[in-house]
Amino acid sequence: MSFLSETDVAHLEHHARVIRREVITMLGKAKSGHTAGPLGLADIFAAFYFHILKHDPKNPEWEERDRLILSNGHVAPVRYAAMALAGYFDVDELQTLRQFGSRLQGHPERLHLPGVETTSGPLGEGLSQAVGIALGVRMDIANNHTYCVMSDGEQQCGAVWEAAMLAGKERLANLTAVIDRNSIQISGGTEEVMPVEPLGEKYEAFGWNSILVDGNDVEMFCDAVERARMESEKPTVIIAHTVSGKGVSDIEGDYMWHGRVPNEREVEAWLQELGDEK
Ligand SMILES: Cc1ncc(C[n+]2csc(CCOP(=O)(O)OP(=O)(O)O)c2C)c(N)n1
Ligand SMILES: [Mg+2]
Repeated sequence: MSFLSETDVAHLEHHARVIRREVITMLGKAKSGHTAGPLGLADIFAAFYFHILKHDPKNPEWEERDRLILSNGHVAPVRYAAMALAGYFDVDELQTLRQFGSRLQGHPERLHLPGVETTSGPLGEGLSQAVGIALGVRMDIANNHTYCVMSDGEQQCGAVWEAAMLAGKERLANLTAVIDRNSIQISGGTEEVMPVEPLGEKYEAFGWNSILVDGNDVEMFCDAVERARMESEKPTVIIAHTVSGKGVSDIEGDYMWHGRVPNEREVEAWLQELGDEK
């Protein structure tokens, strides 16, 4: 069963393409940053900002809002692009990425940009923050959800598992973690550098419910989130298999693009491949 109509899916796929275009343009202008992760996560961030989140872009501190914690801060451009397109700030500001004095730093700064829930960059911290936030919010607000986006490389950090243990013990059903399972990290494939599998079974052993999805399929992803929200006993982890660099055939699945950005010629070619979507 799907919770989305065909029109909803087309709408989200459109937003994901626009997000990818913005990510490429802003990274090309900044001349530094991370490309593979943000492009792979465009569908998930389109789903969050244009379908899943209970939020108000004009009132980012709205108490009742869902919380979206971004743990793998280096993918910030995809969050910035989704936020700008959703109305948090002017799309033109995206072009200030990584400039001195900009609100859009290479890694997100909570005190600079309203709507960014936490400062992140050092990997492995977001789940602990999300567990604390979900515990706090649960005391005060009903019908509210906390999400934590993490990377697969972060699953190699010990603190992630301390947080997972607490979430399982507290039966934090108002918490859903999403793992960008793109199978790459800075220096190679995750299973070569430090194997993280079997991820689902590990979380289940810590008292979580786990769901495996294609993270580049917005419909499948939104359905998984809906199932996670219906869960009333346990936190849920959605292991979202994505293709790093998705949408740009020359770089898809190539870990070398983890922290490389396109030059002017590549920006032009990549935008052409994505199509002229405004
Ligand atoms: C604690 C910590 N150690 C090292 C780094 C440097 N670092 C930044 S991104 C990254 C790769 C992590 O893998 P993943 O997040 O899966 O990368 P991606 O899939 O986005 O390429 C590393 C080691 C960091 N930011 N924080
Ligand atoms: Mg990764």
